[in-house]
Amino acid sequence: LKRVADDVRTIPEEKVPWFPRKIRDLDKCNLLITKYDPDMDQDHPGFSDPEYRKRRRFIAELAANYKQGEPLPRVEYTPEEVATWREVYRTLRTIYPDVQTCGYGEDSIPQLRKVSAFLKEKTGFQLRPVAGLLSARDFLASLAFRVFQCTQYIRHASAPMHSPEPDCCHELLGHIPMLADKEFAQFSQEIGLATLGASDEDIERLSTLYWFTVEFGLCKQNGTVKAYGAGLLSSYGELIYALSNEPEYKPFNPEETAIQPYQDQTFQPVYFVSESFEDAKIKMRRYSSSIQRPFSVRYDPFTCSLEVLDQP
Ligand code: HBI
Ligand code: FE
Repeated sequence: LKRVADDVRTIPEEKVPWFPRKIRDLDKCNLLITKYDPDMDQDHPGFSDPEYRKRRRFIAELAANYKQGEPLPRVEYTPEEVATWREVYRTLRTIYPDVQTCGYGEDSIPQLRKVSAFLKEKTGFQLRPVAGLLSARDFLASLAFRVFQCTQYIRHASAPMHSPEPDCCHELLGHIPMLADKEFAQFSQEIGLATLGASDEDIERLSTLYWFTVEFGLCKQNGTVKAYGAGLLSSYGELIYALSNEPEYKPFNPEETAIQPYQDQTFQPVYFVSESFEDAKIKMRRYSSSIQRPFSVRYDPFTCSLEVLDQP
């Protein structure tokens, strides 16, 4: 089921995987990975809750029908869903009370439409709704257009402190505050641009880098190690663990980090620490430019499309 870019003609015998050229093409970046969803994963906290699964199908439908440029769908959350949000929000606030809150409150789950408008003003990032975990290729390609594919459902009420898949608590409390930062937004877009038309092996390495930076990254600030990864900022347990002396720390070095096996079901045994966020950005950029592609890409923010040049 591989899509091939028939219009990259540079080297005829070389097959480049399909990639989006304009923001509208993101409607085709919708390959879902279902292994951790409540219909497939027997260990999912909502697996034996038919009501929850029905609710998830309803919200998944909104994402499936969404077309780029339309207003983001609004979800009327139930009191039970809001109670889950409140619990997660309050617990996380106890460990980082002064973090940028993006206008959130504990009494309602923020609507994506409003959050997307907020982000757009801050860094030019916007959201589009997604039904669950996406393939790494499709997920990362969206970042090239400053689009973050954002889940709109909430985790099961029985497990407010853990979700096997991304949910709106993870996105809103973990990713959005980071995407509202200019440096971080640019870092994210650059990872996205590096993945366009890349080989499966390069996608794997870039996903691993995304994992150890955007999701679980640590970085020094005035000599102290701080967390900036969304997976940490949205997990009370793992944030405390990551900043304790239990896990191993290694210096962030893309060549090494890109091949470190990672854990998506338990806490990470190892984290990568950057000297500064600027340093992570420079190293990442150097790494990305070392990836061989028979063409190069430039993002044009005026047309929200890519210029593809026939030379590397
Ligand atoms: N899909 N919806 C969604 N959200 C993510 O955070 C996400 C994803 N797919 C892949 C992914 N993250 C990463 O783990 C990397 O593989 C890119
Ligand atoms: Fe995430």
